[in-house]
Amino acid sequence: MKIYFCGSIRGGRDDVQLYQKVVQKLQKFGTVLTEHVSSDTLTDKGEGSSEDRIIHDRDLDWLRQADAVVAEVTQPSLGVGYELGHAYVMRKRILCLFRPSSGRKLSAMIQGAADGELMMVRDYSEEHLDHVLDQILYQFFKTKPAEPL
Ligand code: 6K6
Repeated sequence: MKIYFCGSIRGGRDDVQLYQKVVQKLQKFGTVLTEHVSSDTLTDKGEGSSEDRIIHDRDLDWLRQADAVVAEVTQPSLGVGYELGHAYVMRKRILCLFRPSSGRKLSAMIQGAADGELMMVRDYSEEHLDHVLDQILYQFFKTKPAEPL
């Protein structure tokens, strides 16, 4: 199982500790192609724009290869939204994790795309984080979506 994890980079790195937790848990279910997104040495500055095309093309290539996409969407990020749009059109299985306790409201373009089959949005809180994440990920990876008619 190849898993593409999305999390904010230039959108802000406030949740990087959480991304690490999610990625660690995802690694129990398969190979995380984008482990670097959770690295605390990766800041919101970093690589220059001359490398941006390489990053873009490599990430889209990984996205094509992925069996499933998991995104932490609490910190708004253009890049994560872009990746989710592509993943949706590619008909990948998608799980978006959102923390309402942030005081934010998830974009209607993400919340409204959720169909409970290919695209799932799950709210969670930092309270009982380990347990809740385990439950959500287990459900997501151990249940198969219905076959299209
Ligand atoms: C590093 C530091 C600052 O900018 C970078 C660029 N490096 C990236 N390396 C790998 N993936 C990236 C990079 N920048 C964005 N992405 C992809 O977009 C990741 O897969 C993230 O899920 C998403 C983050 O987008 P922004 O808009 O928050 O940067």
